[in-house]
Amino acid sequence: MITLYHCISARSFRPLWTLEELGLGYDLKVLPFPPRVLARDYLKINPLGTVPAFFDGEMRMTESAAICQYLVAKYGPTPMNVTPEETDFGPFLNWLHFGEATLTFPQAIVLRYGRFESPEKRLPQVAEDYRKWFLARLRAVDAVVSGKPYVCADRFTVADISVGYALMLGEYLQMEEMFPPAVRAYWKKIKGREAFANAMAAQSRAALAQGVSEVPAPAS
Ligand SMILES: N[C@@H](CCC(=O)N[C@@H](CS)C(=O)NCC(=O)O)C(=O)O
Repeated sequence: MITLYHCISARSFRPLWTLEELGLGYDLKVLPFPPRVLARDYLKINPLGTVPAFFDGEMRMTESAAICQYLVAKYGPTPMNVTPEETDFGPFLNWLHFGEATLTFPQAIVLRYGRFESPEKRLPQVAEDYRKWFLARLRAVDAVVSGKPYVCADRFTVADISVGYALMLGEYLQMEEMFPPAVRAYWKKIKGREAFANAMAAQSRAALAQGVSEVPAPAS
């Protein structure tokens, strides 16, 4: 049995989107954000208080990109995985990690110092510097999607989900207009997937059923 602990539109959206793409059954537990403050019992499940927390039976994981990789490796074969025998195995792993380590990291700083901290602790210059940093990192995405349909392997994979989540967060941070045109078109294409809409609907349904606010409260 798969269980995913999630906050609305947080990084746990990556595994949620992957589960929907794969058509796997799962139990979605939606928490108020930040769980560390608003759902103290969750600290027994993940002492860091961060989402995702993912269980496949007794097996527990807490890194969003790694969970996507686990799902396609364990529940494939699926074209959403790229195997070591394929030419693009290296780029696949690179993009999978790039989405979180290079793209989402500066966005978390923008959110923290631009929105989440109390007004006296906000640092507008830091938020602005990391906003620019994130947009500059999109050059790497632009270089690939200007000439190819997806970031690697010429097909949709979980690497696109990892990068796509950072674009989703960029849209939430009202940066979409500043995405290079090819990146904007790529984001429009991948968010048009049926499984993306299903994941959005699943989080709304679960939040409503579990009495959790649907206000998106992503990264910090
Ligand atoms: N590298 C981890 C980061 C997990 C993370 O920081 N999640 C954020 C939500 S997007 C969180 O739970 N923040 C709440 C907090 O820091 O208390 C991943 O990719 O899953």
